Amino acid sequence: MERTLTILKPDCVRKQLIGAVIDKIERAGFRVVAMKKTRLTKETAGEFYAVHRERPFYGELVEFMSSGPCVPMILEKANAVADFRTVIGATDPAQADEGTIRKLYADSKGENIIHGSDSVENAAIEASFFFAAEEVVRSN
Ligand code: 3AN
Repeated sequence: MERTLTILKPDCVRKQLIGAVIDKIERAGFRVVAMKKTRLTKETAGEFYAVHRERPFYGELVEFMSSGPCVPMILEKANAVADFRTVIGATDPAQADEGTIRKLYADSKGENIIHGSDSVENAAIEASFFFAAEEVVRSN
């Protein structure tokens, strides 16, 4: 079993798509092993996306990710990291495959509904950013 970290971003929460997106995730075979609703500050959003600090969109990304509540989750499945990237689709929803979460629900590269870790190593780092060990509970 592998784990990945996802965030239902502030646009997902604002559009009342939490349930619709979790439905897609569960139907794709992922188990939710941790979940909470929280709100990042500019400081914590900046820390989470520190790898993108030099990118031109960093300021916009930090503003957006701290603009409202979000829903981070840890998901479990065989090959979770790569499979989840397939389920969410390309960063730019215009380039995302049909049926992917971003194709269905996202508006732009900046406001693209959902985050998915890009490696097993980063998934573990990102999971511990949001969750304490006792908040991670296997469903069965
Ligand atoms: P992904 O989330 O698909 O792994 P990354 O890691 O390249 O994409 O980018 C991290 C986040 O930065 C994206 N989810 C998106 O919200 C934002 N982002 C990426 N490229 C742009 C861009 N050109 N303009 C605005 N925001 C962007």
